[in-house]
Amino acid sequence: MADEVVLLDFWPSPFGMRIRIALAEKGIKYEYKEEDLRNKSPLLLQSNPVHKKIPVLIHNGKPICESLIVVQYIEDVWSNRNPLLPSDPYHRAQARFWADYVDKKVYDLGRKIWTSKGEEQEAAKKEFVEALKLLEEQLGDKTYFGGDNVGFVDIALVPFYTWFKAYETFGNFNIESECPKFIAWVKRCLQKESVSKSLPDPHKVYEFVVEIRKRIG
Ligand code: GSH
Repeated sequence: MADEVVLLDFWPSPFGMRIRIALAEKGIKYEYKEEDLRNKSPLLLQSNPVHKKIPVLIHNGKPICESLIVVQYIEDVWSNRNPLLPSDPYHRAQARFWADYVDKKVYDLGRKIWTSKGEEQEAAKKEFVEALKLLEEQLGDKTYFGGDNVGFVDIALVPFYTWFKAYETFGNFNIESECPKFIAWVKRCLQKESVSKSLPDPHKVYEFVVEIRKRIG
């Protein structure tokens, strides 16, 4: 029987983008269901009763929540195509560590940049650039964090690029001039169809952020 794969998502979500890239890397066909987060569907509430958040992957009727856990699930189920994690346990642990770092630092600091002002915003920008520089070091001379192919850390991180225009505009800074190596890596990722077709236009994300800023005042 063919797999039934459904993704509950919301287009500007960097967490949802992770799943889109992972499924594209594995060549998995799926049904994309856009959620209205102000009016969540009964399917979302029933599939993620704990957090009530997207993304949720529903595989043959069974829901899996939390984007990094979903990407690992995809890797476990479709293990015979395009590995997303290294086979060596130590290297797998390292990849998970850096993906967790992205969740703890990049997301929170990015959000702080477009939601705060003054000293708080300056501190967030500084810490954000430091986090990207640390990631640049981690990348070293490799093409991708995963080596020659896009892997777990690349998938966890590259979606945030679509929010950079919003960070830069509201934070009044330029990420490429601070972290050119990072942006060169983004550009390499975007050359992959699995990435470029899974990410929205940063201008569209920027307009979306303008709208939420109006709403949150
Ligand atoms: N840690 C979660 C993951 O990695 O999947 C974060 C997911 C998340 O924050 N989703 C947001 C959401 O569904 C959209 S980007 N928000 C709805 C809400 O909080 O009510």
